Amino acid sequence: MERTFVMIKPDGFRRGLVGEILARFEKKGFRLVGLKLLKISQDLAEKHYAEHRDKPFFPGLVAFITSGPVVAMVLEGPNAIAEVRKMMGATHPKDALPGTIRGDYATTIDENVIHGSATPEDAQREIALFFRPEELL
Ligand code: RTP
Ligand code: MG
Repeated sequence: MERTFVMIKPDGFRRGLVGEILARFEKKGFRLVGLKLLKISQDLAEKHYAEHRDKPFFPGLVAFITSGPVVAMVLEGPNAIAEVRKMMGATHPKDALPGTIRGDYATTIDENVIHGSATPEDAQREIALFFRPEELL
């Protein structure tokens, strides 16, 4: 069993895709371990995307991710990290295959609907950033 951190980004929330996306993960068979609606602070955004601090797109990324409510969740299942990334599709929607979340619902890299942890270390770090232990059931 593995846990991963997943976030529906502000564009996904704004466009009313929360139900569609949750349904995909539930139907796949992942267990929902934590779930919350929140508006990300500047500080949390900078911590979450710390690996990209020196990239040219960092200021825009932080501005976007703090621009409106997001839905944060923890999913559990066999190979959850890689499986969720597979269901999300490639980072750039032009490379994301139809049938994936980004392939079906996104057109630009700046607003690509969903985030999922990339590695077990990232998952552990991101889960701890967004959830207190008692919020994981
Ligand atoms: P995420 O962290 O959001 O799940 O996306 P990811 O792992 O697929 O991609 P990552 O390399 O971690 O990039 C994080 C987010 O930054 C934006 N980005 N923009 N303009 C660009 O070249 C560029 N590269 C990345 C994307 O919105 C990406 O989701
Ligand atoms: Mg990433």
